Amino acid sequence: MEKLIITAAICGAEVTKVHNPAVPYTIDEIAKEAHLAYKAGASIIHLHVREDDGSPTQSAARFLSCINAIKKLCPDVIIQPSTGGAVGMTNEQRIEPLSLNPEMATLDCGTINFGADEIFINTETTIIQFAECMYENKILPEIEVFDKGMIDHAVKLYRKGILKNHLHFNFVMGTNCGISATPRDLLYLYESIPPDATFTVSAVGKFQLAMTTLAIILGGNVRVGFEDNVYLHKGILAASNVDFVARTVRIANELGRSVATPDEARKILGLL
Ligand code: KMH
Ligand code: ZN
Repeated sequence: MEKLIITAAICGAEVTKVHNPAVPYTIDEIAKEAHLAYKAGASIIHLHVREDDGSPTQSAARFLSCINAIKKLCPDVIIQPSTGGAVGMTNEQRIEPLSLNPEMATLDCGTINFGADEIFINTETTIIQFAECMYENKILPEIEVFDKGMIDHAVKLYRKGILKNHLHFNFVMGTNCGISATPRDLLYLYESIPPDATFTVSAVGKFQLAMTTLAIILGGNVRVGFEDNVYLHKGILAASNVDFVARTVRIANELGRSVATPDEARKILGLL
C-alpha cells in the first residue's frame, strides 16, 4: 500500500473557540497549530483563515500572511487553501486564495444543505469556473464530496475535459444532510471513484475515528482536525490538532501503514 497522507484541517470556518478554546484564529495561532500538526505527521494543511476576532475570511492578503507564517516554520508542508470559505460567502470572495498559486486547493463539487436554512451553494457553473481557474494556475484540486452524486459529477467533468489533473477526492462524511458515516457508505464512495484516483476521508464529530481508521485499512488517506471534530474522546476536548494527528499516526503504525512526508505525498498526488 502507498504511504498514508495525513491532512490537518486545523481551523475550519464555522468552528469557534466557544466549541473548543484551542481553535486557532490569529496568524500566530494558525501557524503554531500547522507546525505542530506537521511535526506530528501531517503533510497537508487544509487552510481556512480568520480575522483576529475569529470571523472567517477568504482575503488573499490574510491567506498570504498565514501561508508565509506557516512556511517559515515548516517550509516543505503542502498548503491547501479552502475555496469553500464559509456558508454565505460570494464566489468572488471564495476564489481569492487561488490568486496565490498554492499547490492544491479544495473544489467543492455540489450544493448541499448544512441544516436549518443553511445551504452551501456550488452550482455547476461555479464548479467549472473554480476548476478552470485551478487548472490555469497549476493548482491541484482536492474534490470535496459530501454525497455520492458529487463523485459522479466530478467524473463527468473529467470525461468532458474540464477536470484534467489526477483525481483526488475527499469524502466528507456524517454532515447533517450529506452522506452518513457508516462502513457501508464509505465502501460505496470508495467503489465509486475511478481505479487510479486517490481519496482522503474526513468524517465529522464522533464519526471521525471509525471512518478514518477504515480509510487507513482501505489504502486511503485521512483528514483530521478541528474543522471536523473538536473532541478527542466523548466529552473530552482535544488540546490541539496534534492530538488527532498523533492518534492517526499511532493507528496507522499499528495497521502497518507508514506515514508520508510532504514530498512523498506530492509524488502520490502527482505534484512531483
Ligand atoms: N466551510 C464550508 C462552507 C472547503 O473547505 O472547501 C466549506 C468547506 C469546504 O469547508
Ligand atoms: Zn474546509
